[in-house]
Amino acid sequence: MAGAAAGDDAGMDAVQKRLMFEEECILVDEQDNVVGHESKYNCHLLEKNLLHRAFSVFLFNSKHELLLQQRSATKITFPLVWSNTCCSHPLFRESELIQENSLGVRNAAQRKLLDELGIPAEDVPLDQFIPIGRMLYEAAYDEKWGEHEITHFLFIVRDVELHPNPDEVADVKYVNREELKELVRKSEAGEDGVKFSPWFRLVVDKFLLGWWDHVEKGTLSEVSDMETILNM
Ligand code: DMA
Ligand code: MN
Repeated sequence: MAGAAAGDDAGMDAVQKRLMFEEECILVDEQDNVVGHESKYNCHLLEKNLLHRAFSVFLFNSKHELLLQQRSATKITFPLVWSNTCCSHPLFRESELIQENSLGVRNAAQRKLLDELGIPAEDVPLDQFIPIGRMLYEAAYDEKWGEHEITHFLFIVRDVELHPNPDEVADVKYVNREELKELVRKSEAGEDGVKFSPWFRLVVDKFLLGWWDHVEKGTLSEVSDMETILNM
């Protein structure tokens, strides 16, 4: 019903609506300098076009399979699409604004891996996240909502305990490269209702397979580039 209630928030899920107003995202310029803060709600209104900071976690198990999540049906932006392990925003609070060694986004990632997937913090220690790069992109979801972000890619290779939170996550699965390619093929053919998030699709098409080699070789830190902002 959310789409049908054009212009108002009548159909919005209560949990997601609360987060839209409670969470204060970090506004940045195109060089990722902090320039202010704004509610998650306003940051995702297309008409405001507010560039904000985000993160995207790619978690691999010890077999080097990538954990995917399907977003819950109640997400306001991009419900039910398949995406990388966990995405969200560092919030405008001291612990998540720390720039050194990407500590702020690492703190945010640990917080949301627990919230969305029930992964205990001790399974994803802060020093195990490898910041790989940053990407500026925008993507509309519908006429009202969309993304306009600089997202920080964080990779981590760990076997973890999972307890997905149904408010956030509809399904999870680990995939190897062949299985991911098969899902991409299905999404292009419109088979089995498989759809991907636009940001994950960009990463799959442009960068992921190359990075996956380094996951397998244990050489991810060699490809880390936190200087450049990939502009998609
Ligand atoms: C926002 O993710 C971040 C990216 C990289 C798209 P999200 O919509 O899942 O955020 P949240 O989980 O906070 O709703
Ligand atoms: Mn966002």
